[in-house]
This record gives sequence, structure tokens and C-alpha cells, in this order.
Amino acid sequence: METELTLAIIKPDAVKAHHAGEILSMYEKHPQFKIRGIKLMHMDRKTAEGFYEIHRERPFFEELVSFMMSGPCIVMAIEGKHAVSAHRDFIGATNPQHAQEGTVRKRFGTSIGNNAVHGSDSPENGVKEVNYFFDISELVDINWAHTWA
Ligand code: 3AN
Repeated sequence: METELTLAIIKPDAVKAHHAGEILSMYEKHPQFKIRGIKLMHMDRKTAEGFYEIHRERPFFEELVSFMMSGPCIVMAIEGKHAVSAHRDFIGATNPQHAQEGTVRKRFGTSIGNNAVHGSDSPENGVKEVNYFFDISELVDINWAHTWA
């Protein structure tokens, strides 16, 4: 099976609005996703800038970094078959107004910046982004976890 890892972030807007539990429940119920790592964190500038380094030259970079530093968020390592594209479908379009009904961003996002969740955009970036936030020792052992999958 083509197992992939994707990083998911429940962003500060969703945590602040008390939607984290409901969003987590959507992940938990998704038949393709296994949560292998999870942590509550409040990003500092260095962490947020490093994570969004590829967007440094974009006009919204400062807005994006300030938003990600504005409160606690929940970062998760998600594993599953074709997890990256399945997760992109699950979260919906970057702009919540364009996101499909039932997606996380449609339900909980309020603007292109405050769009409730993050998802890696390729399998390569999924691995890179999971490594950015998690040490291997913080991930539930994948072989062991398959015994209850
Ligand atoms: P996605 O997160 O859907 O992959 P990207 O990679 O284009 O979207 O953008 C990264 C993040 O930057 C988005 N999640 C969004 O929060 C933010 N962003 C994108 N475009 C804008 C914009 N025009 N104004 C403010 N924030 C933006």
C-alpha cells in the first residue's frame, strides 16, 4: 500500500474558536487517516518563519507568520494511503469560500488567511514538514500501530 505522511495543523483561529475538538473528531472518524503524532504548541517567530520559508517573498508572508504566532495550534502527523491528496480533499480549497461543502475549511475557515487547517501539498513535503515538528521518537510506531489499525 502507498502509505504517505502528511502534516496537519489545526490553526490558531480554529483553536481560539473552540473548534479543535470537532475538527479532531473529523480526523479520528476519517477511514484513511491514522494520527501518528500530535502536539499542542504556540509557535514563536523562528518556528513560524522557518515553516513557511517557501512563502517568504509572498506579500502575505508577515500576515501569515503573525497569524501562526497569534495563539496555540495543534500539529499532527497523519499517516494513510495516499494521505496527502486525501487530506487536501478533506480540508478543502485554501480560500474557504471556494471549499466544497463538508470540508474542514468550508465548515470552520473564515478567510483565506484564517482557514482553520494546514495540509502538506506533496508526499515529499509531508515527510519534510512532519520532521520539522516531530522527532521520530514522538511518532507512534507505525508497525505496532498497524496491529490496531
Ligand atoms: P495551502 O495551505 O492551501 O497549501 P498555500 O500554500 O497557497 O495554501 O498558502 C499557505 C498559507 O498561506 C495558506 N494556508 C493561507 O493561510 C495563507 N495564504 C495564502 N494566500 C493568502 C493570502 N492571499 N492572504 C493571506 N494569507 C494567505
